Amino acid sequence: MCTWHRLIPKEQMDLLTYCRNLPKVELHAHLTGSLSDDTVLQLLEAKEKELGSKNSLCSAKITISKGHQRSLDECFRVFELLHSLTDSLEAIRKITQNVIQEFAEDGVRYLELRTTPKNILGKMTKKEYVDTVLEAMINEMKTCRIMVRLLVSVDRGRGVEDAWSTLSLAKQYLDHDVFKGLLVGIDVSGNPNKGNLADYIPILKEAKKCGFKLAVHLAEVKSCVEETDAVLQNGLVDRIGHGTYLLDNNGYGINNQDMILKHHIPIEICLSSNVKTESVSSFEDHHFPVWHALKHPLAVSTDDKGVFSTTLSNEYYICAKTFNLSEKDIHELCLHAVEATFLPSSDKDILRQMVKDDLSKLMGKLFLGRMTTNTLKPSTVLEICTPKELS
Ligand code: 6MZ
Repeated sequence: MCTWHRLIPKEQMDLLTYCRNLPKVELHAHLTGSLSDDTVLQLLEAKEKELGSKNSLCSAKITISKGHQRSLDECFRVFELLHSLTDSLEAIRKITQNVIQEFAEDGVRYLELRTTPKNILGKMTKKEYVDTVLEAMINEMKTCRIMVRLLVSVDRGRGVEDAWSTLSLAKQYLDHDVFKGLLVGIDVSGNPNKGNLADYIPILKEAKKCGFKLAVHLAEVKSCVEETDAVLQNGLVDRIGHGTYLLDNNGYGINNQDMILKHHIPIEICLSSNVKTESVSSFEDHHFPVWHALKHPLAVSTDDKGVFSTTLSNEYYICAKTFNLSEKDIHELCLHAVEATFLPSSDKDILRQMVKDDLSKLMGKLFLGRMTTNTLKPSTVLEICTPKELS
């Protein structure tokens, strides 16, 4: 293959390396959707041992390892499969550890992990599930350079009764001896084509009354107009997940857009997820640049890094490349994510300072120019790339 030489001055980094070095904050990551291929293969092997058969799971193996493009409905079938592999407390501990380690290795300094507590007869209660996740979080924070907090998820596909029981469980952690301060909010997620978000408003009101912050998946698909209006008009949302169809030219009232802007409600931006589930036709057609031009707070996030084969560094890279962001824009995105965390202000101050310190060490190191072999100078490092990358 024909190769070209691109020259990057010493001390400078190409965009992807730069994004890997950013001190990143991840605010929208579903635990089960974040499992790497390696973790899924480990779980499959454990399951095969437990069941004493290989045949039942080999088709599942293929599905997982090829997965790069998935419709939203396919995604929810993948979640069901993954849930069948994570039906023991041992598996929950393992996946929590692995996911935290992988985010830390990707340069994530603060992770707000979210997961749906599950009650599996004879195997675990919701409380045991949450305790196990929190224990694993504490252990990983001792060894990895990362701060982790938890959001418990309400799955709109599981019904209102299940949501009330999740909320009453969450309340037990507000004043917990060991885990106090680790559970910082509630997420509302699940298949947007199932159930009606408006039915969950009383639960969200109660959660707010208890002091929980709320991150709600809103307008992920086009058909959610009325429920989105109802939830927003009740002033219940502290952060919006996706918000793909929120703009007034998508059938939503202009009032909502104005209200989101006025109250600075941050939007969690999940580029790969939206394009791979085909809720947005291409990166270029994503809603990111509209809100970004309005200087609205946005948090670049992965959603399900395993299911969508991505990393947070990769999401920053796609965002910066597609929308031609400057180094300053990229740094501002990192800092906006800090402000959008559900941390109390004293912890947020510490995180902000840490992110600022790391960003200042990176300032000026993003290589934006293009050079040819004619500009070869002794003080450069050589990087090989294909002609396509240079075009
Ligand atoms: C809505 C999603 C989602 O909770 O078992 N989830 N909900 N939209 C999405 N966009 C693709 N991706 C993931 O993680 C898996 C669960 O997270 C939610 C779904 O409820 C899914 O079952 P946990 O750790």
